[in-house]
Amino acid sequence: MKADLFHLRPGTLLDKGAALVYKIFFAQRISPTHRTAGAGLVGTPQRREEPLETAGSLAGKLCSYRLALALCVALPGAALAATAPLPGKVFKDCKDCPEMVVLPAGTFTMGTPEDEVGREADEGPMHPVTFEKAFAVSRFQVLSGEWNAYIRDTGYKMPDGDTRPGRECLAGQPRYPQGERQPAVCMDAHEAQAFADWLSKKTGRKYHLLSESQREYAVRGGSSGSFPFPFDKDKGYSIAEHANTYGPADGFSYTSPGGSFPANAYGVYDGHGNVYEWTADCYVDSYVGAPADGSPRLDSQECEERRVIRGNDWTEAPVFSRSGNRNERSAITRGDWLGFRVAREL
Ligand SMILES: [Ca+2]
Ligand SMILES: [Ca+2]
Repeated sequence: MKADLFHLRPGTLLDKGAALVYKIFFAQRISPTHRTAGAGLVGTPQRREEPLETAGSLAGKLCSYRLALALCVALPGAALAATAPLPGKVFKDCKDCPEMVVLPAGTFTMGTPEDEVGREADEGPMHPVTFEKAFAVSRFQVLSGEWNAYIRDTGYKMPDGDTRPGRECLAGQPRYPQGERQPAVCMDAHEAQAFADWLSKKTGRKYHLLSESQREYAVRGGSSGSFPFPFDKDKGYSIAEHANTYGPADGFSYTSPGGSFPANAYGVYDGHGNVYEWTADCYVDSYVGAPADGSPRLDSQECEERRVIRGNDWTEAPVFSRSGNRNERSAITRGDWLGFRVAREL
């Protein structure tokens, strides 16, 4: 193996063994200024500092500075697979794949209290949901550039949708300017699922749409209450410092590039605005009977007519950005306000 393999360029991908060796032998040579999330992948404004993935694993311990490079690379896949994923670890499985962040296993309380401002009846009853295993979610909403790679690869032709003047989706494109780092929009729920299926096939990993509980867990980031961040100082019910909602006060009149606002404690971006997100769940107007294990709710006869969407978009007020807000749309809805995120099993 040549040393110049380790001169990483943006978008460079290493297999697991090579990546491990890279970390152990060369990570200490990375200057602190490069230890920002996503460094070496793609440029994104305002990303917070987060630790580089570490090698505190069985395989890592076996690979010492004294051990032959070849031996480290030759570690059996089983040893690497036994590596416990560390919460906060950021990775992607291919050049054009979404950047994923590992969320911890754990239990959280899903739903909202009756006295939360803006709360609606479908947000209760509050109930515990337990994720027995860590899992990963795309830390940004699936980006236009990632979606375009899928379209290029499959040749899929996006139909038009939404007939409101000025708000049409034309062959999958919104009417406003859309760069590669703005969220992909205009796909219906089935097309969002097809993207996840494509990722699974392409990478050999299990990708899927987030369940509603995974989505709430991801955006709460360990917080309770309406938001995982404070309101803007002296501005009432305003979250312009943390999310893209209606109006230009947050700096954006349409969608914003992924990661334009700070991440939450789990390393998840844009959980409270920009575009709504499809989930895997059928909508039921209460949590009575909802799964408690993080799986999607599928026990509805109207899943096609009523699919859960989560988040908020650039056209609506901040009260709809609350962590526990739920909405629903027909699965064949398309809009310049509606995108999705993906989850990956670990
Ligand atoms: Ca805005
Ligand atoms: Ca709602």
